[in-house]
Amino acid sequence: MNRRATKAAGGAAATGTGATLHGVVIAAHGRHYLVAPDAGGAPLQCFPRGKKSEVAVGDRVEYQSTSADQGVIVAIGERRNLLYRSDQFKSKLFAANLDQLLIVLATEPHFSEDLLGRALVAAEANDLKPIILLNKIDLEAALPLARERLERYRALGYTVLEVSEKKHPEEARAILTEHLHGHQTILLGQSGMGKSTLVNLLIPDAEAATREISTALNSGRHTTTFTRLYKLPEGGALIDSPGFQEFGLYHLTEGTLERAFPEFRPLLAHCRFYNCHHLHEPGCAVLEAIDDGRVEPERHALYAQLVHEISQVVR
Ligand SMILES: Nc1nc2c(ncn2[C@@H]2O[C@H](COP(=O)(O)OP(=O)(O)OP(=O)(O)O)[C@@H](O)[C@H]2O)c(=O)[nH]1
Ligand SMILES: [Mg+2]
Ligand SMILES: [Zn+2]
Repeated sequence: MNRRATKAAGGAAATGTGATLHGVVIAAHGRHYLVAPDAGGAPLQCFPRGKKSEVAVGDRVEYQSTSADQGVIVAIGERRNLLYRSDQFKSKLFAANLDQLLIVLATEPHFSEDLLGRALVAAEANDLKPIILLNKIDLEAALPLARERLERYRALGYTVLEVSEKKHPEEARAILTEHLHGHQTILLGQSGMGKSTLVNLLIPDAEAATREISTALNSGRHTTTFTRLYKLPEGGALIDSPGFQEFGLYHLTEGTLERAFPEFRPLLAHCRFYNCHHLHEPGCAVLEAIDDGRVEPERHALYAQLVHEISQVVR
C-alpha cells in the first residue's frame, strides 16, 4: 500500500499528471480517441481504461493525462442521446449528445431511399431533428428525379434543403449556416454525397484539422474513415462520419418503430387491437390508411421490413 502510494505520487510529480481533467471526444478510430480539453489547447490522444470501449464522438469525458499529448479516459459523462446502428451481431456508434441529424443526399450518385428512410427513423427514435439535404443541384440532368423522390418527405413535413456546395458555395453556406449554427449536428449519408465538402465549406480550417487528426490517429488518409467533430465558428458543431451502405436498427423496439413514422402516429389509437402490429391485422388503422392514400405503401414496406429485422434478434 505504501509502495503504491509512493509510486502514484512519484508519477504525478515526475510528469505533472494524475489529476482528473475534462474534455470532449472529437474523433474516434477504433480504440483511439482524440479528446479536446475543456481548458483549451491541443487535443490529446486517449485510450479508454479497460478492454471494452464504448466511447463515442461527442461524449463528455473525464481523463487523466499520461504525457503531454496522451491520456486515459476514466469516465464518460451522462449522455443526452447516443446514435448508433446495429445488426444481429454488433453495434456501431455514430455519436453522442446530438441535436440534429443532417441526411446528406445528392443528385448523383443515386441515393438510396432505404437508407434515407432508416436515417429518418433513427432520428425520430432519438428525438433528433432530421434535416434532408439535397446537394449537387448543379447536376441538372439528375435534378428532376431527385426532387421527385424527395417530394414524399416534404409532404410528411420534413425539412428538405437544396444546395450546390461546389457551384454555389456562398448560397450553400448561407442556407446551411441558418440551419446548423448553434446545434450539434451529425452528417450522415452514403459515400460521395458531399459531407466532408460541406464541413470544409462551413469551417475554414477544417482541412488543417483533418490532417492534424489523421496524423494524430496515425491514419494518414484523406478520405473520411472515422467520425470527427468540428466546432462551428458561430457555435455548435458538425460531426462528419464515413459514408455507409447499411443502417441496421435492430436495437429498436416495435413500439419505438411505429412511433418513428410520423404519418402513423395519429392512427395508432384507432387500430381494433391495442397490440396491433400493423402488418396483417383486421381493423388496422394504418393498413386502412394505405388503402385510401394517407400512408404510402413504400413507407409501410420500410416499417414492415424493420419489424421483420428486429424479430430476427435473439433477445
Ligand atoms: N458537381 C458537384 N460535385 C460536388 C458537390 N459537392 C461535392 N461534390 C463532389 O462530390 C465528391 C464527394 O464529396 P465528399 O465531400 O468527399 O463526399 P462525402 O460524403 O464526404 O464522402 P465519404 O467521405 O466517402 O463518405 C467530391 O469529388 C466533391 O468535389 C456539388 O455541389 N456539385
Ligand atoms: Mg467524407
Ligand atoms: Zn394497426
